Amino acid sequence: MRIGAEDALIVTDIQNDFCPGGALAVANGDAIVPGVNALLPRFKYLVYTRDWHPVDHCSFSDVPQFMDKSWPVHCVQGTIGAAFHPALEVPSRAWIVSKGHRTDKEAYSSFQDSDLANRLKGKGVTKVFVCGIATDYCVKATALDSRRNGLETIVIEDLCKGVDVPEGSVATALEELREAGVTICRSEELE
Ligand code: VGL
Ligand code: ZN
Repeated sequence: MRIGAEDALIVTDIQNDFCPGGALAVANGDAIVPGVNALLPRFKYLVYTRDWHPVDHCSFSDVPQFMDKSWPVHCVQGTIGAAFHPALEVPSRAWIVSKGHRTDKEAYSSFQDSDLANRLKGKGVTKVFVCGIATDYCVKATALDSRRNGLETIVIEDLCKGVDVPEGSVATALEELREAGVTICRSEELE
């Protein structure tokens, strides 16, 4: 899988709350950071997405069930939990896309209610690579929407981490992505 000169990388939600010690920690969420950092210089366009909730976001619950998409309080706007992981490099050319900022609305995809598709198309981007957290939620939703927007879409499997509740959710998500025409690859296959 070749990275082209006009391709974009979407770095999804590599935020403290999704990493070990965070409010909605995904196992080994931080383990992908070195691999993501290593890829950054190879992309002209970088999109960093972040979950960016108000304190009273509709997905928050005191008894979160995960499977029903209720979650512990996480990624509250302006908190340390919502900040990008400290080891993640954020080059100044990166675009930041915030999502889930409306109290009454969930948003897993960074294309939802944003101008991301138009911005990418405006730059002539036709191919998008996606990495980050969580494979079975925001990565999946973002990659599906990318494909629906007519962009060639590649998920870099080993540079993603998932919630995987119930177990198998990550594998199912990757299968759904393949069926939707998204390519799944590994970072060592990138050239
Ligand atoms: C996410 C659960 C709740 C994600 C965000 O970034 O995948 N997952 N909010
Ligand atoms: Zn969230």
